[in-house]
Amino acid sequence: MTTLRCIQGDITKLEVDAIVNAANTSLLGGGGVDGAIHRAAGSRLLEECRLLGGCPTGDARITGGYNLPARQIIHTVGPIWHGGTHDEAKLLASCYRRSLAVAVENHIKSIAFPCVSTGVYGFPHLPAAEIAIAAVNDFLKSESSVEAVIFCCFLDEDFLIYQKLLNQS
Ligand code: AR6
Repeated sequence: MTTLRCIQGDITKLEVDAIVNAANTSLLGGGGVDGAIHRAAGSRLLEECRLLGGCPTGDARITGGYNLPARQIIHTVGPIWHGGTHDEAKLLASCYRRSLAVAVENHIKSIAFPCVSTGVYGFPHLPAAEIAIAAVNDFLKSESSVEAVIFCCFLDEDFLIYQKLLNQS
């Protein structure tokens, strides 16, 4: 059985096998959680990211965690919100699914996600959380090697939403 839970805090501080980064298609850093992860991991992360040649929206790539307590970083690229008519929901679900698939390939047992796409990319918070939880639950129906999935919420609003949704399921 995989444990799904939410916490409130800074994802760069978590001692898990992998944290997920809400990156952009260049994988070369940015603001928000991406900026925080690059600052905390150190410049060797950017060197490794340069070798990856980017990542399409909805997909995921893995690197080392360098100076982070987390051993590895899974970089996923969320969709930019354009009103909901540009496959945003499908692409966001794909971020969670592909991140977990990459985690399984790399024998990762504990993984923490930020609220992908809900910052700079503007995805509305409640549907984003519903999609995230549904995608993770769906993935875990056929895969039991991951032991813990943590939704790491930075904002009060997201923490309240995840608490409510996870208590319901
Ligand atoms: N720990 C956990 N969550 C955090 C942290 C942190 N240290 N800092 C911010 N968040 P965003 P996006 C939350 O904007 O919407 C970047 O420039 C934040 O409150 O980081 O997917 C990339 O390079 C929000 O809930 O990512 C891309 O260009 C969540 O992380 C673009 O932003 C995601 O917000 C991606 O936009």
